[in-house]
Amino acid sequence: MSIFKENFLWGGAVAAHQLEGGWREDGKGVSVADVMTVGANGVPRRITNGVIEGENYPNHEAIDFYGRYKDDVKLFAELGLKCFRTSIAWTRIFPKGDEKEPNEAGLQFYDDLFDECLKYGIEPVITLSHFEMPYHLVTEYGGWRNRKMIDFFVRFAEVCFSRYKDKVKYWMTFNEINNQANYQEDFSPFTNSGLAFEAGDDREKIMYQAAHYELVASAKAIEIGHAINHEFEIGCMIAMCPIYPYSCSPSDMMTATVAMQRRYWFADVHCKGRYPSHMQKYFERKQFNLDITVEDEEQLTKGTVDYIGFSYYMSFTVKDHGKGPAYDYDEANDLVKNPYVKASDWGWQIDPTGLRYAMNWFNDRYELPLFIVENGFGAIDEITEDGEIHDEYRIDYLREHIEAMQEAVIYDGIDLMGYTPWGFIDLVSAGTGEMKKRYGFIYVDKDNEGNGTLDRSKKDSFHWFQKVIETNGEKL
Ligand code: P53
Repeated sequence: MSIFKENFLWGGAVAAHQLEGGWREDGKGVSVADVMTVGANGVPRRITNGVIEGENYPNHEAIDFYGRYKDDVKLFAELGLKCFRTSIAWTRIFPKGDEKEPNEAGLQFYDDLFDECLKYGIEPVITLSHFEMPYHLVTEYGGWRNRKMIDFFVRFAEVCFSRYKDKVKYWMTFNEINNQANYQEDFSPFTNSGLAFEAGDDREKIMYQAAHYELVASAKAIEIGHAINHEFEIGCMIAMCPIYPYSCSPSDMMTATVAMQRRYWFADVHCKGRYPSHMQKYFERKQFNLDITVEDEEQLTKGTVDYIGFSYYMSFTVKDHGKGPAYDYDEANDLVKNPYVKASDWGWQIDPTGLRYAMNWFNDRYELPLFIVENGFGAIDEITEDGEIHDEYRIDYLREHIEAMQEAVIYDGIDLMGYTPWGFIDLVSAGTGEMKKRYGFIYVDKDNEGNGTLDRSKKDSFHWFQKVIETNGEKL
């Protein structure tokens, strides 16, 4: 008897915009990812005003999965994947986002891709909105600050649910919906919600309004999805970076508690169908006067999630920052370094125990099945003289995180559905647009400037993860 369930969903995770490329193929429209330039470690990506000649937009070609998916899926089958998490590029189905009728060529692509996966017994796990909404919805409507977005998203979701109802069982609505809790920086509000701020905007209020519309849209989509196929399992997707108190001082503890509330209330709405009391009080105190109707509140209760999908890469730490009893959280400025853990080259704190803590945190509150839909180690890989990539640092990271998952099952009785490491085939980094920040078991020959053959090859971690799946996690 192994620790993980018999039908444990071992897989790999990606997102359409980070690997497909083919940004104008078969009628695809421009997405928010298509107007983001390449950045670097510590250099943020720029969001340009439309697509500008001469700029480097890494997502336009990405790793050309659009052209090579058949060979790639064959490799995924060799790796032994039971499931493949990807997203449906909204702009392939509704190129501008506000059309009445979907684009058939886009729908056909995902039929072909899912058939190819199913041929090898690989189950598709699908995110509907993963940082790639139509750019037209930003320029024309202001993104998710606009209530009209609910109908556009729900139409997109309904088309996908109906079309793929016999091919896809596991779904998620909005990827890492809570990243935008960091509203001070430009990246997450734009990628999550198509929010491009102007001087004088009340960023925080706009972010809460956008998130509310997304949560209503998610609930509506879930209700419709269950009516289309009652066997669908539809989850949320939360970016879980647990926030620790810097010390055992009571005020650090309280600071961390409030920080967790501000970063994770999204999960309360997804799982319980209502806003927690602390957020209601916060909205009142800030006098946000958000557009939250009685109908919205009813809708939220009718579309709660079946499971919690979450990403886990790192933990955060915060100490009392002197804001008095409000302990208000400002993610862009309030975090401090944790002296007990090491960090990756990109400053992401490596903390396997934090994964077990996070699983308990979710389980204590919601008692829903958990699905770890992203985890992984972004690192610079070097090809050694023998022509191979010996990525033992990646294997170590993943092994320690899988061990933490096992502890959470053995000691804490957590109901864990599956584990899909992020970017198991090298792809364009979301945060920096780099190719150099690699997560893969499969190497892709391409650099930050866009040069390379795009050839695929296996790293040591490929053979390691193959064994892990084969033994259901017994051989790490
Ligand atoms: P990259 C921030 C914090 C945690 C997860 O990220 C994040 C981000 C945004 O950068 O994003 C998720 O590529 C996201 C993926 C992304 C992956 O983590 O910046 O769902 O799209 O690629 C890794 O290293």
